[in-house]
Amino acid sequence: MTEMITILTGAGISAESGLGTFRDEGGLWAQHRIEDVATPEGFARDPELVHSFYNARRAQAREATPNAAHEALAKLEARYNGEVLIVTQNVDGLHEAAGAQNVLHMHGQLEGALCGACEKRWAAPLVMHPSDTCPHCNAAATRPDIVWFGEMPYGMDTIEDALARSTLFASIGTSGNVYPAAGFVAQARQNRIPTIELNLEASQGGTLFDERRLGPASKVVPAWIDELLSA
Ligand code: BJW
Repeated sequence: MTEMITILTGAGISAESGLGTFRDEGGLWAQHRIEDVATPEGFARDPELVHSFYNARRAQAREATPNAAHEALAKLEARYNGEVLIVTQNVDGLHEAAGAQNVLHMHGQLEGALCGACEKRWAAPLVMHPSDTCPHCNAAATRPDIVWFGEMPYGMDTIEDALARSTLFASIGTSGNVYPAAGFVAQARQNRIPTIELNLEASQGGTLFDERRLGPASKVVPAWIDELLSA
């Protein structure tokens, strides 16, 4: 059987690239109300506010560069004698910028635009406005291609399948507050595969992991990957 590793990443892996996390002190949710900027209802109420939130994050993400943790994961993907799937909750493109290819953006991407009317997707411009029209159906219903609360994350079938086939599950830089991602460790345990958490601080479901390595992602992730590749 081919070995397979599924790796879940969250905002913590991009923190050292200068992109803010959500729930750490001074994080995005300390500055913005979730209901206003990360729900379909908030977007319906005030699309200008939501676009400006994501326009600012898109501009910031375009300036960011991958750190040693993103680079180590890309190295793992290139050199591991088996399959590696990176399931990221992050909407930045730093895994790809580091060279990773097998990346699933379960919460969408800042670089994507989505038509709320016909559901077609296209590359987002740097700045999006509520009056922008869809290049396919012409409706002025464009939104960032982001999965908000109450919406179904992307790729759930692929993720379930990967968790069923994997021989190792790792979680990096996520607080374990948001489902369904927070439930992957329980699913992995049910499938009886080893689980490891790499994080600055233990996550919500931290006790469910077989192993935990605490520290900044730029340090603990490369060290873990060097071990995996030399095993
Ligand atoms: C470092 C570090 C360093 C810092 N090095 N580490 C009641 C019970 C259970 C579930 C629900 C419920 N009520 C509603 C729900 C469902 C809801 C949910 O989970 N709500 C919870 C708040 C309770 N979920 C949903 O609605 C999801 N959809 C859904 O469930 O659909 C139905 C479904 C049913 C069945 C199966 C499948 C689906 C959609 C969730 C959408 C989340 N969207 C957001 C915003 C959009 C994206 C964006 O704008 O960027 O996604 S919320 C936000 O949280 C963002 C993130 O991807 C997500 C996770 O955050 P993350 O990455 O964990 O960041 P932080 O800040 O929380 O943590 C950072 C971590 O890094 C910390 O641990 C630090 O220690 C660490 N760290 N520096 C290493 N240098």
